[in-house]
Formats: sequence, structure tokens, C-alpha cells
Amino acid sequence: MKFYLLSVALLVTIALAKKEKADKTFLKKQQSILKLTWRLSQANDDVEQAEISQNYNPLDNLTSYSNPDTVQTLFEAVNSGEYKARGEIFNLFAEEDRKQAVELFEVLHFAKEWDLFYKTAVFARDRVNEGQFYYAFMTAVLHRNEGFVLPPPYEVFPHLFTNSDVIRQAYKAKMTQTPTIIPMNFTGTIRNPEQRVSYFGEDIGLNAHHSHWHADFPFWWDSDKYGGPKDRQGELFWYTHHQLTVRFDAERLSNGLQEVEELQWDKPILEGFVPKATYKNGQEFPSRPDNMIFQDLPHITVTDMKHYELRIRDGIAAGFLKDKEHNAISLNNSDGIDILGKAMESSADSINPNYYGSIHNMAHVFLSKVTDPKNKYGLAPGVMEHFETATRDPAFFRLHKYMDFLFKEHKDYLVPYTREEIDFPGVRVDRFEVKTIIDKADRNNLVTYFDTDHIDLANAMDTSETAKDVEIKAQVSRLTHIPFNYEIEVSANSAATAVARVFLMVKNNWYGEEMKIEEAGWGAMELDKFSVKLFSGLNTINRSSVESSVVLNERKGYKQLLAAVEDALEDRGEYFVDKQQRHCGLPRGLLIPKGTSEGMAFRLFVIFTDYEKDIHADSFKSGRDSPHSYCGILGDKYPDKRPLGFPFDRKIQSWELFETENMKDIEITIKHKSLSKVDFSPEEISQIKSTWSVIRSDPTGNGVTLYLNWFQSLPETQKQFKRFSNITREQLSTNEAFRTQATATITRLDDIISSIDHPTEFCTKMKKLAGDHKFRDANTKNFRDMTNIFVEVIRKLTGKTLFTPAANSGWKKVFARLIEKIEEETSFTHGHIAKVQLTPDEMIAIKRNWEVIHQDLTGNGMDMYLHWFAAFPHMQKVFKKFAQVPRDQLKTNDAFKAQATVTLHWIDDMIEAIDSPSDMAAVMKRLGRMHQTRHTNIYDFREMVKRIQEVIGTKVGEGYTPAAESGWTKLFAKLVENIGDGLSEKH
Ligand code: CUO
Repeated sequence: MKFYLLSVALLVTIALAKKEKADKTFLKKQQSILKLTWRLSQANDDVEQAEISQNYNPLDNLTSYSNPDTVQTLFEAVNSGEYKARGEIFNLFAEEDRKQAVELFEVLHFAKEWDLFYKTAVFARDRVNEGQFYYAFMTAVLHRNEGFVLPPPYEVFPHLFTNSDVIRQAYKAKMTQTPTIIPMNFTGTIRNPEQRVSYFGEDIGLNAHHSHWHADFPFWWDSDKYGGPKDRQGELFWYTHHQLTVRFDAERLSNGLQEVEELQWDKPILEGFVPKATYKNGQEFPSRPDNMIFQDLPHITVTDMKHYELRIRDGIAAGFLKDKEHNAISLNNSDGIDILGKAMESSADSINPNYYGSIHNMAHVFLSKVTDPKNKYGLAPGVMEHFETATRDPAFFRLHKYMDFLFKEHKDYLVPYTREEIDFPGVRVDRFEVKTIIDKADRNNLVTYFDTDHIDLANAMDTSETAKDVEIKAQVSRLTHIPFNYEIEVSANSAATAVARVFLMVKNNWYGEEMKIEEAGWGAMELDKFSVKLFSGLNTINRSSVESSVVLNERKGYKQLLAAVEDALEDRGEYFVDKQQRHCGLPRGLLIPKGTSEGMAFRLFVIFTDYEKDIHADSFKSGRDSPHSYCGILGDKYPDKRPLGFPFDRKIQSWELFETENMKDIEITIKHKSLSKVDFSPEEISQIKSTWSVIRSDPTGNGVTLYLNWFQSLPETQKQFKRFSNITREQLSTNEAFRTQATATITRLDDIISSIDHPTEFCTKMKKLAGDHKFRDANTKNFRDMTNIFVEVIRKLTGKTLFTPAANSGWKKVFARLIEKIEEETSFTHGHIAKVQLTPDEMIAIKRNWEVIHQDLTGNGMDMYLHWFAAFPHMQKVFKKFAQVPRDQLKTNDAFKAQATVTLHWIDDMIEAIDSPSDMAAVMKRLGRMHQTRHTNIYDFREMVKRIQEVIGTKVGEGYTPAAESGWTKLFAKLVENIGDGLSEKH
């Protein structure tokens, strides 16, 4: 723990040293920029900007611009309505939309002088389509490189990051002027296996990262015209997406799903996708059913795409691509990947777009338009046509797997690295370990969990006299982990500067076989890259995960940012400018994959190489604290001279040939826990105590505030309190019964919080509190909402200085624990919940087996029935519809087929519910009830289930492990028990 504080303290010093205190001029600009992102589909409500918009016209000031012709063409076209109208959907992949947006970008980009830039932007904001305006404005702001911060894209355009359900509820809340937190569910249902990994593709931070990467490296960027360098843009295009792809596979394996397969032009797109989302203008995002086939588009056919692919493949195998002048440009060197990346994306720097097309960009369009290729139905653009929404669709990862395999084909042609290229003579890694900040004694075990986060929905809804601003947020669940530290011992023969590269690899493939480095290497996930000064002799290196070179640590919301700027403008606080301020970067929480509840094995790898040889020192130093691994350094060289992904970007022949002394590879596990099971860190405990001391100093006053906030957000909950259910909200604060209740709650919590550092006592008290609530009507959803509101109120009451991130996570854990206890108590009182006690191994084994059976529910179902009828022929008579059909004709009988399918769907429901005791109880209850009407007795049923299990065993072969056997046995025993109850209810 001590070390963690030390390393964080160090990090802060470095960060502060790099940051400068903002002066008033900067602050004023930053404030103006923020206001230009606010409520873009309505008139500008900022007085200063509204005035500029009225009085300034670029067309009257053409001489001020370095490119007057472009300015004139653009704004004349806007004035005469030739530009995309406001309110319409902006689609970067549509040529005309993009041309217009780039034109506006150009005007803003070349208006270098602030005043001109600002006035032009303000003028455009009111007149240009809001999507186009923001895209051009954001890209221009990012490329000014002045350290301006933009709000997260999910606050600028919440429609692109939420779903129709959330938006609908948000509108309702706005109409009734009720501050509300709306829980957002991931898209789809548990019947869709892809939903198990939707937390990754739908993570708001991941989508923000991905869209910002493309804004930092636009495929239309013309370096000659707009400046650069966009160093190694083609290679970075591969690498950033390669990392997304391998991360996605690691998430899949964490959830019992097989690695994603690549798209193929003449095979069906297996998974459909229903985004259930709407654009701000009310148009729906189109859906795609399963198994769609690619369709020709008006201006390009599937055959064209296959030809482009063939030319690329041919180039890869031949070792060169042909440029426009027919020169052969060699690929078989470290730069080959960059050339290939540019040609495949394709970016403006493609060496021959006519010949190689634009495989990647067009694939996005093909996927997006697959359900309405000829625009017969006028569907809106699909999620694949926006970088903000693309990763939601599982097909995104199939598409990028396809890209990735082509890149791999090229990399596989390169000569494997030699020992000399990998080694750092005189440097030896002696020890490598990783520990979470909570438990220093526990080596090499990392912990992930789901935490909640909020999206401010203010910009999702228009505001008017009757619908004023009121706080409405969407609440999302996001993967995160307990921060950890690497501890590395390195001995050096002489002093040197080294660069350390840390990677994580999945240990076993989906079949459970351990992967050799030859196979695992391509899936290496980069976790960090940092420099270290080595002294002669033994060096101990400590590095915290929060310093990682791949992640963006925190993103402040619009309101927080504006408040910080305004505080500094009025000398109430300080504001620091970071010139390397990035918006691209993997969200901190996603640094490591989820892992499994029983602990999933990974390989953690570190290699030290020579800083002097490998690094562009200037760009590395300036960008040291930014997420440069995936995002490079804007306007500068990529800091690492080695190929991206080194040393795992090339083929590895064997561990023996690969291993050198300057590397180490260890096995670690990643365990996934529920928030309530995650221990408090010492910092969280102390922050809970210090914030609580504020609340407990006035139990009645603060208790009243808590309850009033709760009732205001969820008015119906007041009804549960008989003694003051009918008192108007205005009168509540003077009502005796209400005040007593409020005080009692705080006193009760005080008792619990006082024992926060005594786990057993804390747990007992929590249990007691939960027990006292079990007879209330209050369901856990209610409690969940309440506790979120409580955390918010504690934040407000204690103020932002005291309410640190540790206080925030600490309180969330306190309430998560309470909810869990209440859930336990509630299920206990309802009694008779079919809690199947499966071990995590059994659960995984069952899920794996089921993946196999699931591929053909009908066929396998028929085999199960036939197997049963073979042992007990009389059982066929029970089924009237096919009682008389000879057994060898059953397979072609429709009624029999239907029966088999339905039965397997029931089992499928059970498997889907396997993680949730209450869902499982519901499925079993339904099954039990259904069988009351059947002429089955429990003995027959038991026999049948036995045959089902036997067939599963035969079908999955080796997958029928001892864990699988015991799991299925338990599951079916419980099922029989429940059906038995159903039958006995009848008899
Ligand atoms: Cu980022 Cu396909 O390149 O979405």
C-alpha cells in the first residue's frame, strides 16, 4: 500500500511538472470551446456567442482568411441550402457528407489565429448541420495541439451511446421535470450468447477511445495539405485495431465464448444485431437479422471487394504492392505494415487506391447497408457507419479479425527476430511479480469487477420554457479492476536506460489447451511501455497500473470541466493545461480482461530493451504520461522506433529460440468478482470514514436531505412509509415521523460504518440491516436506485475535495454489499428458490458443453428422445401427436421435431439462467407448472433426464469432463426435484 501511494505521488509530481497553470486567456478560450459543444441541435444559449453569431459573417471578412475561396464556397453553399440541413444524420462514410465536413474542417484548421477561429466556429455552429459542425470543430480543436479539453462524446451526442429505452425514459423525466437516474441495459437478451461480451463493445469509454482515434488519425487526412506528421498512421491503424481484436477475444474466452471468426465476403454474417437505438431526429438505427449475405451496393459490388482483397493477398505473398506509377514497393521490411495499413484502410496516403480500393472503409459500409443495400427503404445509416457506435456490433470484430488476418499473413512472411534483435546484453530480469494495491501478500492474482458510471443526458433533449434543464443521467455498468503494481528485479552489468514493455496473453485456448508462445504471441495485449534508468547491479522497479501507456485515466464531464474552468477564472481554484492532453486512449477500467469467477490463467510478460536504440527521446518525453501506445503523439513521431507490438508482431518459432535473459514470463490469474465481494482498499476505508464524519455530524439534517432526494427521484417510494406516505413533499421536512425515520437511518448507518475495518462485525451488521428490510415491499431494484442516490447525496454534502475517487468507489462497495445481503435475505424468505449449487468449474463446463449442443437444438433434441424411447418404448405413447409413428420415421415427423425443439429450448433457458438464482428459479417453476398437466410421473421424468445427459456426454466427447458430469447431474437433479414439486402440487 505504501508503495502504491508513493508511486502515485511520483506520477502526480511528473504530471504536474509537465502541466502548466492556465492563465486567464487560456481559460477564456477553454470556456468558449466547451460552450461550443453544448446542445448543438438548438440555438446557442450563450449570450456572447449568440451575439457573435448575429454580428459576424465570414463572407464579409474574406480577406482575414488564408483560404478565402474555400471560405466563400463553403458559406455560400451553406446559405443557399446546398449543404446538409441541420437535424439530418451526418455520415462520415458518405462521400458528400464527408466532403462538406472536411471543407469546414479546412476553414477552421487554417484559421490559426484564435479570434478568427472562434468567430468562424460560432458562426458555423448555428448554420451547419450539427453532426458535421461538431466533427469538423472537434478535429480542428484536437489538431490545434494547445491542450484544450473536449467533453466526452457520450455527453455531446448521447443518442450515439445509449439506446431508445433510455432516451424514452429521459424524455418522460424531462417532461415531468423529475431528476432521474436511468439504468441502461446492454443490448439484446441473455438468449444471445454475444450479449455476454456486450459490456466490452458497448462500453462508453471504449467507443469514445475508438472514435477519438479516428479523429486523431482521419483516413481522409492529407498530410501535404493539413500538415503532419501522421507518423506510421497505417501501422497504427493495424495495431490499435489489432489490440481491440485480441482484447475482444480475451473477453470472449473469459465468458466461455470461442474466439471470434473473420468475415468472409461469400459467407453469411452469422450474428445479427439489433441496436435498439434512435438518432436524435427520431430515425431508428437499422437492425440486421442473423445470417445475412453481403449485397452489392449501387456503386460497388461484392465481387469488387473480392478483387481488392485478392490484389492485397497477392501483394502480401509477392512481397510488394504496386504504386500508381507501377513501381513495386517492397513490403518485406519493418515499414511494410505501414504501407499495407494505408492501402487497406484506405487512407489518403494509400499508394494506389484505384487498384487496392478501400477494403476496410467499404466493409464498414457493406455491413451498415446490408439490410437496405439499394436504399429501397430509406433506412438511416447503421452503427457500422459511425466510429462512435461501431464496436457495439459483434460484426465489427469479425470485420477487424478479417483485417487482422491479412496483416498477420504479411507479418508471417517476415524473418523472425534474431536473438540479437531481442536481447539487451548485460541486462537480466531476475524477478517479476504483480500485486493488487489491496493485498500485498497475494502474488499474481488480479481482480476485476463491474462498477457503475453515469452519462449526463442533458444534450439528448431539447430544452424549452416548460422543459427546463433537470439532472437526468443514464447509469451504465462498466468493467474495471483493482489497480495493481508490477514489481520487477533487474540486474545490469553497467548503468543504462531501458525501455520496459509489458504484455498479457491468454494461457489456454477455448478448448482448454495451453497455448505455446508461437500461438499465444499474436494475441499479446500491450499493458504498458515505460522507461527506466538502470544502475549497475540489482535494480528494483515498481510501476503502477494507473501509469500505463495504453490508458486514459479519467474523463471529466462537461459540467465538471466547465465548473473547473469557471472556478479558475474567478480565482476560486487552479486549472492546469497539459499540452499532451489526449482524448484517445483505452479507458482505464478496460486495461485487463474480465477473467472468470474461479480465476482465469494468463501469461504476463516483460521485456527490457535499449532505450537509446529504440526510442525517439523527444516525443517519448513529451508524451510519457499520455496513452501513446495506441494513440501515438499528435504532431510528432511515434515514440518507439521498433515495430508496433514488438516482439510479438512477428512469427515466433519456439520459446527456446525466443527466450533471452532480458525478458520474463510468469503465470497470473484474473478473477472476476461482484462489486460487493471486492475488498475495501485502506484508502477507501479512510475516505469512507472521513466523508462519513461530515454526514454523522448532523444526523437529522443530513438524513432529511438523503430521504428528500430519494423521494424526489423516485416519488413512488414514499408510499412505503405508512407514517408519512401522504404528507406533501414540502411539508415532509417538518414532519416528526419523517424526521425520526431520517435520524434513525443515519444512526443505523453510523453503527455499521463504525465497524468498517472489522470485516466480520461489518458483515453481521449489514446482514441484520438487510434482514430488517426483507419484509418490506422494497425490492432490490428500489434499493439499488436508492443507494445510487445516496452516493450522489453524500458526494454533494461532503464536497468535491473530500469526495475523492476512493470515497466514491468505497461507498459504492458499501452499498453493493448491502444490496447483496438484502437479495440473500429476500430469496431466503421467498423460500424454495431453486439454488443449484454449481462450482465455477461446473458452470463453465456446462456452458461449454451447451455451445456444442446448441449448434443443432432440433437434431440433438430428437436424438435425446430417440435414446429415451429406445430404453422405454412405452413412453412414446404419452405423446399423442406422434404416438403411432414408427420409431424410424420419427425424425421426419413434424410434431416430433417440434417436441424435441421445444424441450431443448427449455434446457437452453435453464443454461441461460445459470448465473442467476432467481432467473433459474423462474425457469424451473415454469417447467414444473407446465408438467402438472402432463401425464408424466416423476420416475419417468428422471429416466428421461438421465438419457438427455447421456446424449450430451456422447455428443461433446472429451468436453464431458468430470466437472461437466457433476454439473449436469446437479442441474438435472434440481430440475427433477422442481418438476416433482410441480407434480405433487397437482396430485
Ligand atoms: Cu476503427 Cu474499422 O477502423 O472502425
